[in-house]
Amino acid sequence: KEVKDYLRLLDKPLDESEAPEARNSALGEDALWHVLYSLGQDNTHLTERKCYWGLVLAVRDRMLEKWSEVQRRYYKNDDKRLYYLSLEFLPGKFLRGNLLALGLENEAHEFLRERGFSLDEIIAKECEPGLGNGGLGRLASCYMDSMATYGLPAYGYGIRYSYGLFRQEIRNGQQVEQPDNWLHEGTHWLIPRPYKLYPVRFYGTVYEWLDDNGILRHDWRGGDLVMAMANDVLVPGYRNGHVNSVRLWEARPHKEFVLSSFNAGDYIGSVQEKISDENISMVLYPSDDAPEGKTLRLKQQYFFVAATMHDMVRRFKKLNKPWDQLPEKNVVQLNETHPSIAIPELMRILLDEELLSWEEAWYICQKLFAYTNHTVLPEALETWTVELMEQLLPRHMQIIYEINRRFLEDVRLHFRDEPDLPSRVSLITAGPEPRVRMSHLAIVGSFSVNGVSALHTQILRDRVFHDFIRIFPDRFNNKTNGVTPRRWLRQCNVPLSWLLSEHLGCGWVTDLNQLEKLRELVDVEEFRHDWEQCRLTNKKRLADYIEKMNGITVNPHSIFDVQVKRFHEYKRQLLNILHIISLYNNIRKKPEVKMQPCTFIFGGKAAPSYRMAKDIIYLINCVARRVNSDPHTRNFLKVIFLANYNVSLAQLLVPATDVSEQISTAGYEASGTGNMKFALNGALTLGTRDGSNIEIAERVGDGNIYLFGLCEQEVIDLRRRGYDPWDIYKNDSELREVLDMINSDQFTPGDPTAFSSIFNSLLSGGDPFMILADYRAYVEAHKRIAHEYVDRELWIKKSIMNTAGMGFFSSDRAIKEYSEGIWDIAPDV
Ligand code: CJB
Repeated sequence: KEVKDYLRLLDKPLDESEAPEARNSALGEDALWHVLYSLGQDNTHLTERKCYWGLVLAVRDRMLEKWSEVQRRYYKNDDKRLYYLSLEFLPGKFLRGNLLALGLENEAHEFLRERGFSLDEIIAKECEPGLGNGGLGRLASCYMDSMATYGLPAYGYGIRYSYGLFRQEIRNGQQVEQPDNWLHEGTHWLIPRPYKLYPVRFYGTVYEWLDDNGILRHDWRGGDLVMAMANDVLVPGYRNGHVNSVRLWEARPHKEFVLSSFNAGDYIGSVQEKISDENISMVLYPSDDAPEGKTLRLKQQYFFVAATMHDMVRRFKKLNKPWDQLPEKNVVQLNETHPSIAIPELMRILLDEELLSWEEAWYICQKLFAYTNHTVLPEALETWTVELMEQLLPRHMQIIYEINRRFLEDVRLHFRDEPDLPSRVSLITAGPEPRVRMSHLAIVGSFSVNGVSALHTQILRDRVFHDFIRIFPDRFNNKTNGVTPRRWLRQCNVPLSWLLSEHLGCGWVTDLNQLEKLRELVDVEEFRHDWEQCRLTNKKRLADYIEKMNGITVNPHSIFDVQVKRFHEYKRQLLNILHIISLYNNIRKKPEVKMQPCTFIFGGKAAPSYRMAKDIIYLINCVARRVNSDPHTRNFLKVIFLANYNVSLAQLLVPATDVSEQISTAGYEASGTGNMKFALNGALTLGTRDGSNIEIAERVGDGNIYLFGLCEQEVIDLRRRGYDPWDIYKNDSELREVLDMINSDQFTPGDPTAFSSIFNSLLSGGDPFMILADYRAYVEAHKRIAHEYVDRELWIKKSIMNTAGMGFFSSDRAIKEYSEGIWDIAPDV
């Protein structure tokens, strides 16, 4: 087939084998009905916007019918339920995914076409909820998709931020943050539940009293109350009639007005209180892999956790079962330590409200909670000062002290000859400003602690939580991350999905291991040709986007080398740009040497307070400006920074990528999930032996991936021996030239110190990320890539082998492992 044939296929639905669920009325009719009766607008004159919201409501109706059936079934079958608590979710745009899941894409398409609109254009304008920072939030959304597709009795819980992650603009090469008012025109994807309203307390005083048995009891009263209001987002399974939901809490004022100040005539003052209460769910913290220790953040955590525990307890109480059945009928997965305050909160409910004994309450907690760790960066391990905790959550602090007292007593008893152990594992640090270690709380209060890749879990065992392994040897386990094939192949790569389904059938969409069958097709020439055409189609689409957004023409036959992810020193975007500068120098010096044209594409946001990350973004943009405008190099080398990287942009980039850059310092990236999305779509990984790269290599085969650089143990050894970047600087003249350019005004004419902080971090600062140590190996790997890319036959085979080997990295597999290995829950479909 020619490219144009695949382009035409883009217009058609892929999987017509499964008809949508029978329903009396057509989707389009329902959409029109909603335009009039729900939106209150004339439905004889349609606009794109009216059609969009009409469709949303019609799709929502269909999901609600299933959702309500499914909820009744959970209740009737007395299912054990999973609560997935996450401060972040990154679902991406909703419409296409929901249509696909319900088998309604065709109908929606027709409805719009008859009225002169296009589904693609409407979706291009759909806004994306950015209720998360990066990998952790996106993982939560992939998992929600897999839970619904597997049919698990599961609920997601989080916060309905009014403002998601900031919108990134690039002005004069620098990141500028703009607020993301994603709810400005409201959204019908959220179902507000104004009657599902729980009070959440902050500050206040703890009172003591004696119950009838003479047991000392506690009562937390006073302080400030904020209301948590539920908003539900529906999550349909793929063509299985199953619909789950994610409940996002929104902060509401406890009272409309504070009566006393209102009476005193202080109208503005009384409204002020309403505003500050609503602030709790106003904005997502824009930090990734590094918490910001601000009071509002702790308030957000407790706010959503308290409302969620309330919801769980309310549902459980309807069953009229004894309390020890709570963990038989429920399990709570904590996504990072952010929701770990749930442990003392449930203790408080059971002790103070339900009047259980400490032993009963603690038994329940330890059987109910499970904790996933997502990072080993020491600065990202959350702690809160005891002082703040005592103020904001005084009862929880008492409970944490008591958990710690009992835990350390046990430790002393069992490890008599290790007098230092208790202080190392204590939930509270020593010193003048004691802090609560949330990870220690999460470990002690859970029955399961898991890492997110084999290497990461090993590092948790060997280093980060080494002491705890001995105390709780059976508690630790690995669950390697996964991504949903619905969004990250079926939805984002229509040409390839067509090709796969033509040859393998449609089963791969819910059973990704079926991609293994591709191995039989690598030697079929026609198949390889079609494969390449699909990739080219995707690359052209990306090239058009780049032209439109950045005004730069890129050659779709050049290597598309992509690094998109949050900006962080450990992810080493710097290593990438250093190599690009050296390529640039080489082309200029030896114009006669023919080079494979390359397009280097970057995208990602820096935390607004992360100076170095922002400097790196600036450097990339300055290098891009210079390189793209140089007539000597511009046929061979382009550098593109795509602003405002988000889920939608990822969906465009992933299927168009030849080389996926996964180059973190070994030992730092817990897993990575971008690496999986790219390889699944046939990109070749250029990566370090870090996170899940190692497992990807095991499955796609060493010959189909470019691994380079120090492994985790070598990083540790080199650090121990003493890493001297100056030594490398002195001995590598090519690299020295690059570094000296950065340390001059080459890329910032008239401003020679613009990047001196970067230069110093690489050399004088001792660079914990060892960028220069891996530089040579990285350059050599790039040379191999450029060489092998030219052999199209070889490259396409490698590309196919990547897709073929990625079945394991489906989030369906991960969720199956969680449900069997941790949650002990089964599908109810
Ligand atoms: N991660 O995105 C975040 N935020 C954090 O605060 C901590 C970790 C990332 O989680 C992903 C999902 O597990 C991992 O793939 C990634 O390596 C990690 O950085």
